[in-house]
Amino acid sequence: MTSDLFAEDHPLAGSTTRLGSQSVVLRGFALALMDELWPQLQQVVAQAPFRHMVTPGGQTMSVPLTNCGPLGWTSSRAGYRYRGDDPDTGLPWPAMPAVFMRLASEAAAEAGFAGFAPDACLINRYRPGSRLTLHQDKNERDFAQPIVSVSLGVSAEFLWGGLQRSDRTQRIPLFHGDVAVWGGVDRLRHHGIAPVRAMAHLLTGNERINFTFRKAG
Ligand code: MD6
Ligand code: FE
Repeated sequence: MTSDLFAEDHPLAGSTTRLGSQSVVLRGFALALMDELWPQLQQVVAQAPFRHMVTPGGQTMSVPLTNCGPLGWTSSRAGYRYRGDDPDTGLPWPAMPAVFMRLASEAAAEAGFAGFAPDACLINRYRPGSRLTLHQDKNERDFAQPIVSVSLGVSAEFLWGGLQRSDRTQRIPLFHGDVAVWGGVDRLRHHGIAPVRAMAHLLTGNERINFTFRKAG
């Protein structure tokens, strides 16, 4: 399997879909790095397995997650927070692979956010039926820093809303290799993922993997 195969498969690779004045989807932006990204992801997950966290309300999250980098996003009955260790093992999160850092900073720069240096990478795994309800990413300290979100595997519909939860929501398809970046005036817009359909992907089987890079601390 090579990246070129996927590049040919991507309906929009190389184009940009504008979401808002400071938010875009860079179509296929991660494809050129896929041969490095995928094995590095496997190494991270081997060190810090995906797990279902529990929300402050006591609900088990349907999408299992893990992290790499100095800080990791966690949820517990006590609330959402970033911490430097895996709550299940007490060990530091795996280091952020260099290729992850490079992808995040190159995508951010392409979207108009030069100098982005993430300290957290939250990794989610979606299986058929998994979804993420509309929310804002607001556990980070500095909202001047963008969010960079990479999609791998089966495609999904990104729900892209406004600053108010009740604002109208657009549905934007996200394909393998797409990188969404939102910051500036769009940083606190609501977003989510519609239930993922049962489909097969050559690299991931029936899974969608998403990583979001943040400057959290
Ligand atoms: C996505 N993920 O899966 C978007 N936000 O395409 C998120 O918006 C997200 O996965 C906060 C925490 C985990 C996430
Ligand atoms: Fe989010």
